Amino acid sequence: MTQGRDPEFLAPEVLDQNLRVGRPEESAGGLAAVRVALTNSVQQMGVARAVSALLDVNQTTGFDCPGCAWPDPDNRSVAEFCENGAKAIAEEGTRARMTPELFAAHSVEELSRQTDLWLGQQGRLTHPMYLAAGASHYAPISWGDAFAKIGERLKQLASPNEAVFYTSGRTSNEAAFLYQLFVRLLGTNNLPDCSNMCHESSGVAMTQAIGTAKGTVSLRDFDSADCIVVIGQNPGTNHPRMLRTLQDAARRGCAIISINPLAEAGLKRFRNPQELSGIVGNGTQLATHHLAVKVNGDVALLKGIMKALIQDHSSALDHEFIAAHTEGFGALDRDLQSESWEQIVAASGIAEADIREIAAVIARSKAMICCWAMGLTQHQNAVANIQEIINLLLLGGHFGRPGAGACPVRGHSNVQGDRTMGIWERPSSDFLRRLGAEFQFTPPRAHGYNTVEAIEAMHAGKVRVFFALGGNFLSAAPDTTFTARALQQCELTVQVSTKLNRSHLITGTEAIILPCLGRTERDMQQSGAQFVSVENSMGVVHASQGRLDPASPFLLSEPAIVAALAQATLSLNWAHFAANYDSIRERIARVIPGFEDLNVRVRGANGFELPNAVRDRREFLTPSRRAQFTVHAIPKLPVGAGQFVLTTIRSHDQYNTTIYGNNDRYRGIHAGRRVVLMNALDMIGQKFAAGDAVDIVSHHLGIQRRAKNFRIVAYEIPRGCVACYFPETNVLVPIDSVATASHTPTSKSLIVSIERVAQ
Ligand SMILES: Nc1nc2c(c(=O)[nH]1)N[C@H]1C(S)=C(S)[C@@H](COP(=O)(O)OP(=O)(O)OC[C@H]3O[C@@H](n4cnc5c(=O)[nH]c(N)nc54)[C@H](O)[C@@H]3O)O[C@H]1N2
Ligand SMILES: Nc1nc2c(c(=O)[nH]1)N[C@H]1C(S)=C(S)[C@@H](COP(=O)(O)OP(=O)(O)OC[C@H]3O[C@@H](n4cnc5c(=O)[nH]c(N)nc54)[C@H](O)[C@@H]3O)O[C@H]1N2
Ligand SMILES: [Mo]
Repeated sequence: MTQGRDPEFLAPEVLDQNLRVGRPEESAGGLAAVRVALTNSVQQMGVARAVSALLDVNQTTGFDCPGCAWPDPDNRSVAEFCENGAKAIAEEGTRARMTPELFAAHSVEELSRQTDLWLGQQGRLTHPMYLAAGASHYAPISWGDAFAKIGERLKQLASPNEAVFYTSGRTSNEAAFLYQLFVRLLGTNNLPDCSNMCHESSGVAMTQAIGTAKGTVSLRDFDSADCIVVIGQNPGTNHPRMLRTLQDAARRGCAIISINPLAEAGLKRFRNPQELSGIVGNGTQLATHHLAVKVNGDVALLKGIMKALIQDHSSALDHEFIAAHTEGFGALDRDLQSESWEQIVAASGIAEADIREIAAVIARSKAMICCWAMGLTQHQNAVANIQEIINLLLLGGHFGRPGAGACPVRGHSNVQGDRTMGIWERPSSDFLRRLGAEFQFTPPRAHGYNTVEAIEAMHAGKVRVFFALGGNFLSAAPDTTFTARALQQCELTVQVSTKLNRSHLITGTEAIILPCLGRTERDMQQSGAQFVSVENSMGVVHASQGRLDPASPFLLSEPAIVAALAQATLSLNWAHFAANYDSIRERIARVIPGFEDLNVRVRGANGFELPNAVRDRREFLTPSRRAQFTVHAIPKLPVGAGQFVLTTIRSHDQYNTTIYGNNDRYRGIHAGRRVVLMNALDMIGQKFAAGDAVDIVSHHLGIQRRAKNFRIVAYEIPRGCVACYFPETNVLVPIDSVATASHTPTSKSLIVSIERVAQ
């Protein structure tokens, strides 16, 4: 069933009139970072709240920064935050409120016409809200009535598989564990999550190749690495605390190799705002080498590096390790021999001499870490990208020894923990067995929908209820128009949220918003103040406790919401879980290996590290108990004449779909987000001048998708490649273009053409 709200109202697509483009910056951090962090925090939160929040973030007794999943050092500084962490905190800690009065003053259609920036600026959600069938406005609803409605709908389903339960990666371990338990008691594994759009490719690739889905390094390994590769990741913006780690490494003389189509400021130099030299000096050079690889040229480049490594530096391979712990070296070697330099250079865009130089640096390394993020995971051949990194690490035996290993740098602050807690549409049978034994039921075995499958099922009318624990499904997902129509097929869509976003505006026949407490806020329950736990990118589990006054007295915590949902739907009395989160942790400790004694260990100052077979024991839990070399062909993208490969990236002023502002300071772009970064020579070829207005059209299997009204920006990016911000360009990402095996949307290699529009 669809109702009046038209997907054409998705988001305004208007040209930026005040766009200013300057030179990209040569360093990250410095005084500007501190200034932006502080002004932003004080403007939104007021002085007292800002100081209180910023002193509490990432302290052993405070809350985990809702920004990224980069781990905290054991020896923390007083202000263990970064500019973008401060923005994330201000976004949540803001004094602005999206009240029932504001909902009454604006119809859903009016709200849809506003920008994402404006939506966020309306502030924190304060009351549960309900959009009735055919209604133009949201109206307040009591918590009791909201749960009764949701419970009723879920009870009416012909099959539990007609419901989908999405999770975004900020959800705590406690909420996530209860949520997946509820969903499985209901009888489905329809638990898609943001990970499906994020690091799923890393998990799939590593599980096949080295028998673990998680990274194999700890933060302390960065102290002894002599070579760090940062590939497809922009830490200056998305993991700024990583720059301090890289700075320490650089000062020790560690080689840092950046592989990225863009020369990101954050990888050039770091001006540590916590040091005098970072404020008045030039800071520290980070990357010792930068390879401006073509978008999706990574398989070719990595194969080139390995070819040179084997040809020129055979003695640098760890032959003993390869013989004892791996399989498939011969096939890899043969494949690399047969690959021509001509093809490697053409597909990667990097000269043979430069590739050989990097191979020489890597050959000298006794302990290498490879870090990566979305630049590798969101391509059709994403799993191959990551397996080539694993191949490279395996050649040097860089697993299970200090200073070496694979480091997928996670996004959301607890996305890794949510997966550990069972938020997964394809749970292992071992996990289901343990869960079933603890709670005395038979969990459903059949795999559920991942994100893309969930959208397709909704679109096909197979899903009646969509429930989201956090996130902004509509804007984060691929193919926005398709996803909008999919959500509109549902009878009921429910969002557990802190802030207004577009997923509240494109809904099922009925919609409910459940406003919840954020990380930074005090969580009082029957047994007193609660804390939650999270797992960072390197498998360290620790506590997080907010202290700010809640944004509204009507907010519930996520565990309390899940408990009430279970009560309303399955008549389960879960009040004790909501009353005291220790009782949830007791159950986690019994179900999930590595979490024994959770309640004791999580209270330790720095939490505890989960076991990791590869890191701790050099054990590869693959079927053959050996790590696997894998062979992948260099991908050939069907790029026609006049077409480009588009990668969709984050600006310095956004957190995924949350827009903090319209600037991207490090890239020199101000007062606009609808921009296409293009090589100056390609501009000449297309007869474009800087500032020209264009539409972007994607081409997949002959179907055209259009994003309107962008401006051309001349930028240092390899020829044939262009870059734009997400989520404005998600309309271009085809729903049926996903990575092999991981099903991640291919939002980092879209084939597009760029058409001039009349101004
Ligand atoms: N402030 C802030 N912090 C965040 C987020 C945020 O939005 N804002 N998001 C969080 C989340 S959920 C995540 S997953 C992470 C994301 O962190 P990143 O992965 O760093 O985010 P992206 O902007 O998607 O950047 C990808 C980088 O890959 C490069 N790239 C693009 N295509 C290719 C390619 O084909 N090959 C190579 N080698 N590089 C390529 C881009 O130039 C860019 O530097 O950050 C997390 N932290
Ligand atoms: N084209 C393109 N698309 C992409 C990507 C890309 O690089 N390019 N990246 C993908 C990636 S890596 C990811 S992770 C996804 C992100 O997908 P999501 O995780 O779904 O999106 P976010 O924008 O992080 O979600 C923001 C919303 O979360 C809610 N929120 C914030 N804090 C809390 C909280 O504490 N509790 C609750 N319940 N809600 C809260 C707020 O209401 C806010 O509006 O997007 C993906 N989409
Ligand atoms: Mo992510």
